[in-house]
Amino acid sequence: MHSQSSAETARDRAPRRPSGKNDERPAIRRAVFGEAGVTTQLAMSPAELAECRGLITDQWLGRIGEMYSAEVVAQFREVGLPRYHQLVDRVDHKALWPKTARLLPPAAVSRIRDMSFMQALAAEFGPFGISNEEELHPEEIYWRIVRPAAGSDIGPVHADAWFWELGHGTTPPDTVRVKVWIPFYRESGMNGLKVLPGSHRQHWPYHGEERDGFVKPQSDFNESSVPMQLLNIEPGTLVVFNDRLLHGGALNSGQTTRVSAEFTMFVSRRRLLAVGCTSAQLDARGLCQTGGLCQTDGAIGVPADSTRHRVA
Ligand SMILES: O=C(O)CCC(=O)C(=O)O
Ligand SMILES: [Fe+2]
Repeated sequence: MHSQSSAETARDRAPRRPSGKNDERPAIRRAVFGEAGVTTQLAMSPAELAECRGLITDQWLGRIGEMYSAEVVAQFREVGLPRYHQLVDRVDHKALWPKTARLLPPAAVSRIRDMSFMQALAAEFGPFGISNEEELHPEEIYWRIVRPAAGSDIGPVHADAWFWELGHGTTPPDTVRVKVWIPFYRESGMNGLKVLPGSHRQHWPYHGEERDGFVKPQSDFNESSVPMQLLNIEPGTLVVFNDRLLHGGALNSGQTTRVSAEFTMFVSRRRLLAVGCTSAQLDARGLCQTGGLCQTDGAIGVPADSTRHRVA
């Protein structure tokens, strides 16, 4: 099991040095756009955690109520979200939970937008938008359920950039995408998010294939050969990560249902440049294509003869 700090390199934890524009960047931006590509140093308050859990629980029960009787809803309310899997044979799990049923309603997003952790993100990245690739709500924050031992509840290892490259959603001009993943119910060491620090600076081949009626990315390397690290973080901790970082949900080997939420920030590129990020850091794709910082040869898990994925 890896500790929370394992996602950050020694350099990212190093105290700021007095000289040099880049060295004055605060640690969160430095982690996301620097060597690690991921940080777990922000967390919501206990009150915010409780409120988010309540907002998700309300939507969970409301959705069950759309398909089942009040009696069934009462049974699920009684067991609670972390023990959802114990009653799951009373419902059609797949029919209940398409992504659109897990997008928090605008009123909930607006509550979350007002929370202090959102302000901490804005202090770090500047005022930001939140993506809405489902085009259902102006800003989309959605949650996931991962039941114990349910392989079908987790997707393959990926970088979120692959989804955007395959045409999921539109990124506003002059913005940079940064992802946020937050666990709400999880068991230490048993489930959660796996990441590969530093992978955003390497090239990872993939292709698009149809799954659940959508073209989704699938890696062209063997996942089991990639040393993913399961993040051991408390509920309410934010995982803020680079759009090109390899990550994925871990198979839930615990006793309770894992629940997390996520959203994509659209951050102003101009502002990031103004506060010391370099265009090379913000455009890792350019680095890969020009062979700059991105050392692709011998990247872990990539066959030596693999061809680079071409971005249209
Ligand atoms: O929660 C998961 O299982 C996967 C999360 C993910 O891919 C993301 O947050 O981008
Ligand atoms: Fe992802």
